[in-house]
Amino acid sequence: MWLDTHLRKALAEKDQLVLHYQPKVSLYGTVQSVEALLRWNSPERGLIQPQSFIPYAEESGLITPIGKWVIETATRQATEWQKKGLNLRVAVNLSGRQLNNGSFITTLSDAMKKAGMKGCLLDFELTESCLVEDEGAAVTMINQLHKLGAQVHLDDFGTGYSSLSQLARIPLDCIKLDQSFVRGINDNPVSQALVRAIVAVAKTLQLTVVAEGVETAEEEKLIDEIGVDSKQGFLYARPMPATELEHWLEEKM
Ligand code: G
Ligand code: G
Ligand code: MN
Ligand code: NA
Repeated sequence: MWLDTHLRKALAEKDQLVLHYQPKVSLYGTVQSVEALLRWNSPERGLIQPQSFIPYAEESGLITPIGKWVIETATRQATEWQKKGLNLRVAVNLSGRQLNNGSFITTLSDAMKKAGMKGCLLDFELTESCLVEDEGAAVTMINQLHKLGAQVHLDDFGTGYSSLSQLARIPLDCIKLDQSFVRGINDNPVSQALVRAIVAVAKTLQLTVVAEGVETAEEEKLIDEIGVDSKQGFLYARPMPATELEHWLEEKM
């Protein structure tokens, strides 16, 4: 199978996998955090998006070494940025399979030691399905991440099966409102009402809220008025390589 053979090769060669970074922009226009998004630069097939290989990586177990590579790379990058005086946290996406793997916390703390990172500069984005599968295991993992200094964000919120009551039981730091709420929100009273309700619940639970997929100034205006803490989307920047992000930040600041 092409994918299996070549994905293993990509991992072994280390130069085919790359992380791109997409900024999260606060209400005040500052950037304190970026999301790391994996890309595969295949010599045969060009730039491959994660939807085309992450599902297979999960199925085959390759997500464990790939996830390790992502954590090590993001840790090195965040440490390098800190040395340059850039105060950026890096959010890494996790799939359920990684969360249930006992070696995950060791991988993170080893990567931190190796990079010389003291307080953790990484945060983690989990999907609702991670929490539904085994809530108890997720809570244990979240507590361990907090001890290391990492925050935990609930990704694509509102698309999965988790409930609002679960938000009260699970010690999350942030919810990321799925793009589907933001898309066309100006003309959609139902989306507006849902976002207002979710933001109200989040505030009560002391969770911060990130709106994903902000593409237009009108969406931004309404989202700001509702009161989310930060925004991410093509209106600000697409995911980009580390050096490009540095230039983007220089121009912006
Ligand atoms: O990069 P893009 O915007 O196309 O991301 C698509 C999906 O791939 C997102 O749902 C994202 O969570 C997932 N993804 C991106 N990078 C990683 C990664 O490093 N690990 C895991 N598990 N998922 C990732
Ligand atoms: O599921 P997750 O949120 O981790 O994945 C983020 C995905 O959303 C990435 O594939 C990223 O490229 C994409 N993305 C980020 N901002 C926007 C946006 O404004 N519009 C659209 N359509 N996609 C976006
Ligand atoms: Mn994400
Ligand atoms: Na998302």
